[in-house]
Amino acid sequence: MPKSLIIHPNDVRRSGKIAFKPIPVNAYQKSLKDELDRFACEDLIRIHRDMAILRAFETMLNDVKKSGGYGGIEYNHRGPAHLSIGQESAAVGQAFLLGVEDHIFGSHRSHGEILAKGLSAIEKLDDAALMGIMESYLDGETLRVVEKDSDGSVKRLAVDFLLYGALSEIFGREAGFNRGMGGSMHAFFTPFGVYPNNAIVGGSADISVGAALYKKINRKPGIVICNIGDAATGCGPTWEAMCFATMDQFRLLWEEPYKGGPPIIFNFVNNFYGMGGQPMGETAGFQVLARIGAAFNPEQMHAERVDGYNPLAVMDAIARKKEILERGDGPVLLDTVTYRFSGHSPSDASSYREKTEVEEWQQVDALLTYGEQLVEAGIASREDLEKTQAQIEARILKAYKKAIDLNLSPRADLVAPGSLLERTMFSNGRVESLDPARQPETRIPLAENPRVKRLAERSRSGLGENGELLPKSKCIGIRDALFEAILERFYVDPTLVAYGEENRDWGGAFAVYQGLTEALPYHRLFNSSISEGAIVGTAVGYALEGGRALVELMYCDFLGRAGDEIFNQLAKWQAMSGGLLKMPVVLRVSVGSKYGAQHSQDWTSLCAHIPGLKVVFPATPYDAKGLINAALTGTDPVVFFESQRIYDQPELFHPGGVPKAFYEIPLGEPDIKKEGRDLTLLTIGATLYRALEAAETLEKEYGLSCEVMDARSIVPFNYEIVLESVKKTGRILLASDACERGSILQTFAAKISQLAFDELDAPPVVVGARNWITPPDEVEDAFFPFPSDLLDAIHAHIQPLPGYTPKRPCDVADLLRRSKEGV
Ligand SMILES: Cc1ncc(C[n+]2csc(CCOP(=O)(O)OP(=O)(O)O)c2C)c(N)n1
Ligand SMILES: [Mg+2]
Repeated sequence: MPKSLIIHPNDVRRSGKIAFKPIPVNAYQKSLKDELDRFACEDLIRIHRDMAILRAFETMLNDVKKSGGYGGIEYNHRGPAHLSIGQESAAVGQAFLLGVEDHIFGSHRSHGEILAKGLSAIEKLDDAALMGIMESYLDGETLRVVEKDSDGSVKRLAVDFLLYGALSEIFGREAGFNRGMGGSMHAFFTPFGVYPNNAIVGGSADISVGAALYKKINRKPGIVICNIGDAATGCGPTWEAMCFATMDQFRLLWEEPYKGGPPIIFNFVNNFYGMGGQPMGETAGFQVLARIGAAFNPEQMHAERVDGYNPLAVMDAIARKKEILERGDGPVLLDTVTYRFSGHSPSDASSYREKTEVEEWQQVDALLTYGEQLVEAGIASREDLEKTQAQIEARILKAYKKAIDLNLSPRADLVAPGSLLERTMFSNGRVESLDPARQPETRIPLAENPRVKRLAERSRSGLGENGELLPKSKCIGIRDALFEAILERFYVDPTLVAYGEENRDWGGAFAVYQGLTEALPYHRLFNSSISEGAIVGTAVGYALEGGRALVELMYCDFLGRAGDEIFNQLAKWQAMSGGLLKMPVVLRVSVGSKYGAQHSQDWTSLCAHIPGLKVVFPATPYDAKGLINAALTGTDPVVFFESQRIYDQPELFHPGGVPKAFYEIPLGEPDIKKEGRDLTLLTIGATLYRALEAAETLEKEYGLSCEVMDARSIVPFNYEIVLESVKKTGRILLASDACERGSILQTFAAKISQLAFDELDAPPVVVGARNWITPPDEVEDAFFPFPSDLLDAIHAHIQPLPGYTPKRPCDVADLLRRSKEGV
């Protein structure tokens, strides 16, 4: 517990100096001959073969991009190809000794890593396991294309499968490893331990930490390697990931056997260039990349520079670092020196580097120099190497011919209803426990939880026996309903973890988690660094490995800090994987008030705009419990909005109040909170209660009967219920606390106009917050929609209210003026 970490002034004010340990630079100085007692000759030859496969594969792609074909057969590849010609030894050296259970994540330039790790896995798996993988992957679709001309050797068939699966993915074919939905920059193949490659520079950093946490928390074998470029050192998420992975709590606070750092190597594939900018000497200040390891922890992340132009040096480093990780002493940082002869992409004119520099590196080309060493050591003859090269080129040509053939390798049909992407944007699964064989680890029986006992005394409903309002302090509120549901899930799914800022002890900034600390060991509920990007990114990695994560960003205003992780990672991997991956992550965010411009925004619309995220915003305890239960038993990413205005709101609508027992409310169904005849009011989030107030005035003072409907979910969203209501009332006003311009309510309104045009007596009208910053608390009422704003809008645009005097202008002229001024 942090309370045990007493900060004594005498300790922290004492004078002294911080001493850094030397960071090894290219420490490996052996020759191939020196390694003859460590490796068998066939292994040493296979290292060369693997490098040659990588080189030939990418040379083929280079030809395709630059000359429109390969081997005399034309093909126009429209997509990208960021080649790593020259970097093969770094990839093969890394993968060679890894087990299948060791997982690698990569970047836009990871074709070589995919092949190297795949070749390594093929060597380690026996024939039965290989056949099992190939037969089951995409129901054998990829295998069927390559098995026709198999010569009977399963390992050779597996190599053909690997080459074809990767290439047809790069060419966007349905039999590709990710059904052609990932393409060159995102391709991967998890059965061989190749995890998603990321086109966002540094994007794999925090995701890899999450994958390593999954292994650590769920005691799964293997390590994780995060392959990112040297220029990724400039990316915030990379630093957040390293901060997250080096948190002291892993060593100081987590209980045995979970103690110790996450098993991750941050491997910087240091080719000394971004696209054209040069980190060393231009865009960074470290000179030697490995230096940055010294910043993070007393172990300096066991940082080391390794000569990536010597596959044996890389193998040696990986083996040593793996031991460190297996002892629980990670994380580790490697600065793997390498160089790409190819341009950043085939269109790159290399205007940023000297030809002589490329030539210098070509002279020490690892493929050639390592081949020479094999010959010198008498392990292989030049003829052997040439023969192998010819065989490799023949296989690459075979894979190429198959991958470009539209009959053998068609593209996914994305036009027909129910197409691949319509099926894979969401997985829509329901799984209570992601590891049913294991018992969840908890500290006390659920019934003994002190908060559970306290809540047992409270009323489940906000209404008394005679329908009177009960004091909020005596009722179950939204925060309690969320707590109840979440606590119970921890006793069902052993993989479930929750973390974020101030989640443990404090109980989450708004006390939803009070009582969880007593229930859960450290490794299932912990405080994270103030790293919003890494909070979400690690959750993505945790889920990709097979776990369920519940993470929290205090205020939804902080979504911007985790923009890439939410919008490019959380939202996209299910579909980018062709439906192979699941993303059971619930991201709780709260919509604030009172705290001004940077703590009070409702960003539901931003999230709703991004395909691949489910977006939910309950406004009652009954809905909050049912929806969080559905989110936490689902397999999709859900951004779960909560409003700070109503955390203590009791249940006023559901008869009997909030059920004690487990129940779910399906995502996507709006709910009628009050029936009516003349006008529909559709709200999102806490605006519900202001709409109910408006409805009361409309009924009492103007005789208008209002149907009040709470959207509850934003994505998905079932319009049928709304259309039914509009059919009855002929009028609809939509309200939420999000700024009006670009609000999801405008989409709702446009859809309703389109779908119910004949039923409408007036246009659907949207009332949102003003298109301003949220002003400070003292004046914020002028910003958010209040009942009077709803009445004003109804009076001006839906139906004049007899004798009504608007509180502020909102007529056509005023709307035009505001729009013209952009406010
Ligand atoms: C966040 C982000 N910014 C910029 C880019 C465009 N971009 C693609 S690759 C690249 C250079 C990356 O250099 P490095 O990380 O060293 O990897 P390398 O290309 O050398 O393998 C850039 C700027 C991107 N994909 N993502
Ligand atoms: Mg680079």
